[in-house]
Amino acid sequence: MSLRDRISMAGLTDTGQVRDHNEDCIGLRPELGLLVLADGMGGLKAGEVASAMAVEVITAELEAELKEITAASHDEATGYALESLAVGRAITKANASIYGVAQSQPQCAGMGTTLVVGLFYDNRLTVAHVGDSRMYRLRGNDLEQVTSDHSLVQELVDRGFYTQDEARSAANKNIVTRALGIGADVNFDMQEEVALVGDLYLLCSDGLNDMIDDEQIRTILVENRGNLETAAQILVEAANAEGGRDNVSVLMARVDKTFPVKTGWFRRLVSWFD
Ligand SMILES: [Mn+2]
Repeated sequence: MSLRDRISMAGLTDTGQVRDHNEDCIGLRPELGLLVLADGMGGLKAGEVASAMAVEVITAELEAELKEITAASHDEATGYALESLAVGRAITKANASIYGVAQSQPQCAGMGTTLVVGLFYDNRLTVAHVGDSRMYRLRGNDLEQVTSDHSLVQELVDRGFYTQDEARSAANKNIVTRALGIGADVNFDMQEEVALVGDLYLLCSDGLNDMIDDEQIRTILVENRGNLETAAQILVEAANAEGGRDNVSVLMARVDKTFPVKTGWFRRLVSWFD
């Protein structure tokens, strides 16, 4: 019994109805319990470079680092699980890689990307994000937004200038206040959540939640929670039906069984990689 048998995953990315190329990038690694989604920005095709680098660097780093974690443990100084610290290091490394290329390749100057990462381990998950790509959680029939956008419009909501409903129609809603790869340092948010059997997690780029609202997302997830591939397709089709003005990407994970470290899957995972 591996993690792959306990958590189902699916993902889909689409160019949408208006753009001529896809600057989003998704990565899913069921055997690692890992989902990564990035929405790139930059001139010409630089956005694609930034989002692809984010997914590649973070996946490779975590594949290497998770092998070294052989028991549930946490960092005494910060209280974070070792897995969270590994996610943080992977993000820092991806930031440095993207920023390095942006500094040295003129055609990539100024490129950057949003990021949202979900890593499942020991009946928990670590969520980290930069920018306005989101994670939602469907628990029972309730949908909750797990991440809070790093965007100008979210700042205005936080300060009381806009309600959430007004924010959806704001003209400046796509201005992000943080991104990966645009500076020597990156400021990401990270949180650890308890994962329950039946939970359905959705990671998405703004091309989804700008086109359809949270109630539409909730309805699609509730109706299709048994088939993640179908759910992904219906979400993307719904965004395209509303205009598909941006690239649209979705990644999903459904917790089918508990996944505590002590059942042994983790040891076998580690030995399988060695
Ligand atoms: Mn986008």
